[in-house]
Amino acid sequence: MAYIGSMFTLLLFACSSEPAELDVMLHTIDPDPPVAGDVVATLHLSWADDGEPVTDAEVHVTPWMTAHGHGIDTPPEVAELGDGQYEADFAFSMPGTWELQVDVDDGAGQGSVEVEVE
Ligand SMILES: [Cu+2]
Repeated sequence: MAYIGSMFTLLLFACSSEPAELDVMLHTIDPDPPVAGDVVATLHLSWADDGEPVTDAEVHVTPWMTAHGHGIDTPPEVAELGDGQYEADFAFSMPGTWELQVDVDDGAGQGSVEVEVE
């Protein structure tokens, strides 16, 4: 019984571990300034603790409009360009302030950058 109990504790610990902080920089966005509709953004991702670029990572980008509590219907397609750069292809659904939330390797690292959309 004690054995099962400690396994359960380990599982809980693994699931609640804090993601490492990412520094997310919007490198380019096309069109610039961005508009409601199709955009291509390149993001530079680095680990906040040592400044090393994020490489060989599975990166998910979630555009999120905090003021309205919504995202977009079709998740961005993300491609790694190297040296910590990733290209995200998606469409903003309306003008305003958006957050590009970035998740690396399923919760290993998280960060975001804010984007003003015309
Ligand atoms: Cu909105």
